Amino acid sequence: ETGIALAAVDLGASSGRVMLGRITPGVLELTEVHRFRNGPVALPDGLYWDVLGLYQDALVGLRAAARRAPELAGVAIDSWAVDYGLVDASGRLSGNPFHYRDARTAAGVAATHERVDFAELYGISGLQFLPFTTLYQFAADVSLGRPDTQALLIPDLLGYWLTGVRVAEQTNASTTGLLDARTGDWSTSLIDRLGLPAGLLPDVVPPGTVLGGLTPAVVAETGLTRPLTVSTVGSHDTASAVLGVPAADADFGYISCGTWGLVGVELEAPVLTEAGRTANFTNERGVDGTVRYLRNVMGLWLLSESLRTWGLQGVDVSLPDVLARAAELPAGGPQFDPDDPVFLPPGDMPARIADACRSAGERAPDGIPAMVRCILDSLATAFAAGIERAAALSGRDVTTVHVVGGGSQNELLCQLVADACGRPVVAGPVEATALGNLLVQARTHGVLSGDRWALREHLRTGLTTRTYPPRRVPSSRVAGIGR
Ligand code: LFR
Repeated sequence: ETGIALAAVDLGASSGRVMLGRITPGVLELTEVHRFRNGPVALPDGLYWDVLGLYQDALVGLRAAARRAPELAGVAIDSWAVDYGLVDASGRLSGNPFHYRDARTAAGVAATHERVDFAELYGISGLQFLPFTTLYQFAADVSLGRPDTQALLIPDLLGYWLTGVRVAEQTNASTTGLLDARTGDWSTSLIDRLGLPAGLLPDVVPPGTVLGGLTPAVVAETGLTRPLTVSTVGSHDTASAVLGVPAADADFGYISCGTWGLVGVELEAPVLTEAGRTANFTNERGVDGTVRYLRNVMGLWLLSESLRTWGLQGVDVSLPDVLARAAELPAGGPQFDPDDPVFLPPGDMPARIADACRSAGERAPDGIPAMVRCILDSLATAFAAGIERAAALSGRDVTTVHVVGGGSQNELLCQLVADACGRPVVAGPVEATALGNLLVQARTHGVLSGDRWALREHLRTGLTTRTYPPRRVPSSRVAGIGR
């Protein structure tokens, strides 16, 4: 029997990990070999990522994977979307990559829409409006005008450092606002109209492209002397997460729930309607040319920033304890709109949430368990609305809702989502993104074959998920109207 050992470097906005996958037909064994923190670094002039630290941690994780599995044959990288580093012809990184939560992009939005308005942008890229989409960042980036500058999205930047090869992996390229949703290639006319340099972006390649081996410098630095193939996967973490949804049929909705909640359906072709644009639905590229028709909901960022705020105030909150207490509170408490842009930047979420509840005419949550419950109730409502809208706008039947990612471990949240959706929620896997990464790699290496359904069938073998039946069917579903 032919098996293989592969490493997935998966960088989330609040943590990164390197996962070792051992794959033979019928078996997928996943081991976490390195986990590390990630988050915005606030400097006087803005919010940044510590991209060099992330690269170091990726190397530490690769070494750990190779120690566990000396036969390690390959690695692929995925991360959050949108953000990039600029490199010149010699490979020098000009400046540290900005964090998408940095405030400078507001100016870029206005400047971009002056040249091409949002409706027209939507008609080309099919992307929802998010103030931090790459094209707005480009419009606010003063380093762009340097000669020979190329922008590499975060996974492509790390891939370049490992191999010396520059590409733009397609699923992540689709989050820049510059990819044509129909062709899956750069919209050169849009790039031109926005006044961006012609050579700014490298060629688009699909998931499953071999970049090559480690450069001699990386081999010398890491001691990884056995040949290791670096290839592309769905390098946008959400693309890999959606591949990692253990569905057997097309009639599913998904919530990839981590820092963000990405809520939608998987389609074969983009939906570029005005109704979809008004509802702020996005058409991002998935693995194998699929479309991730979804919207961004603020996600567990609200909870993690609240915990951070309480910590700064000297209140140490144990998450399991507070979730248990939040679960005991009765339904029908205050709610707010989690997608209000006031929640985008880091800061005092409990104060912002209390304000939002009050201005919505509700009482502010009283105490920490009530605040946590308020966050989860509000997210569940927004998730359910997202699923309902995705189904209505795309015409796709949704009978089951899959929750994958870190949020799938939150029992209270999963139950509230099932209740709000009036549909069963299937929770897990937690590491859907790393699994989606490994499935594509295994296919690239010839150990697995077939389309996404075949890959998911492989994923389901030996996987444990938990199903949450809805405790009640919301009246809006009984009446058959979306919210
Ligand atoms: C989730 C995610 C979302 C993207 C956001 C910012 O990790 O990749 O899909 O909208 O981060 O990049």
